[in-house]
Amino acid sequence: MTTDPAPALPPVLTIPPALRRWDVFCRVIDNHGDLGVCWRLARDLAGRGARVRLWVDDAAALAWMAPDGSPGVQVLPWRDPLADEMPADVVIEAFGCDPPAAYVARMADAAKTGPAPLWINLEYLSAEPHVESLHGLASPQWSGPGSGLTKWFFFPGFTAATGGLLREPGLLARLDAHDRQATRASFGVGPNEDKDEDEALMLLFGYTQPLLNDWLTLLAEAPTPTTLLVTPGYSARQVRAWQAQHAGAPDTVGALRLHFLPHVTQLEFDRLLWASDLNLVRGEDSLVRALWAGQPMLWQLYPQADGVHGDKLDAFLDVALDQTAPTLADPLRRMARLWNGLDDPAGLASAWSALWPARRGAWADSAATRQRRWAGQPDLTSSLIAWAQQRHRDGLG
Ligand code: TRH
Repeated sequence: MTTDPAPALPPVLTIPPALRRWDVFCRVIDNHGDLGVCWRLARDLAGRGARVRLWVDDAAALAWMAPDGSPGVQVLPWRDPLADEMPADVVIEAFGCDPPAAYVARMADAAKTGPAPLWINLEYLSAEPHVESLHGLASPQWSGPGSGLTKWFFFPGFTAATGGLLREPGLLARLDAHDRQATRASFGVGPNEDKDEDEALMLLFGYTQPLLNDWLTLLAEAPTPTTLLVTPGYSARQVRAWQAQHAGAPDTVGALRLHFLPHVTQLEFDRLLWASDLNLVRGEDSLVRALWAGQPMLWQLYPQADGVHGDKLDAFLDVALDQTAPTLADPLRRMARLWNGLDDPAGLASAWSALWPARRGAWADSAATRQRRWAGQPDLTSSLIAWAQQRHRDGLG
């Protein structure tokens, strides 16, 4: 595998004293991404010196995602603020979740006697071109409890004209120091880089998808062994249903060994991504973490009835593969579209056989190059801090 020299990492910003207090509002719509993103952001802010309150309507998943909590982060139920709970210096509502009206009214009151809290709507991640033009736009509030305040749109993204991607300080150093072979060995997958034996470890975290059964059959019939780590939920249900139709030793079907995972912490989830040869991820947060892992990956998007996830996937592939030779980019694009149910499933076997052999060569190189390229851009939390600092200096709440 060829690797370019690592780029100089951009500066990591810490919290300025005037913006010490941050409130993050999170509503869990479905799945785990809303809370997953908010928790990573809250922890990252606190690690840089902020005092963070995470207001969430359903914190249940934190019991496995982050059972030990994090110093500097207080988790609060979604409710009207108590009499002594003043709005923070910076207020983030995740994904347009509309903080409680009584809280917003208190923000408006605070603005009458001092600087208005900075109110930011942190949007969903997308590589679509409109993100660059919408990032940083102001939305003055003309009516309702926040009348007179301004809400600002903040878009994560993949280019310098967006808010960037969540990447806490020291992430890549921790990844470099991680003992990949030890993690693999814990699943019975031995060191394979220098051997003829071609044993693969893969992580599956997806939504239900029609293509999965055919793909599992390909792995089961392959000449080389695979261990598949299966996450709880949609993936486990679907894999178990497929497994029930096939005879085999316990949790083994042909060349495919299945390892059903419990829910693990976010930190453990990251380590599994670092150790795997292929990461099959979904949604938003696990996509970003798989990109930082720097291993070959495929992304399943949250499927939408009107098919807009197809545009979102194409936009992502455009930015992710812009420096990739067509010999890899074409099969990767084909496989990614199939993986999202966007092309004729009959093409699966040929797409897979065109792509999988590149996992140690061009595919691995392309993943590593992309990881370094995006690590050269400011991370989302640094962008948020710099942006909030600028608004604060300008007196724009
Ligand atoms: O759960 P998701 O499908 O969330 C999605 C996306 O956010 C999508 O944009 C949104 O519209 C939809 O929810 C409602 O996938 P995502 O974003 O990867 O979030 C999963 C989180 O769960 C992530 O933070 C990783 C974490 N996780 C663990 O910590 N441990 C685990 O064992 C697993 C399986 C996940």
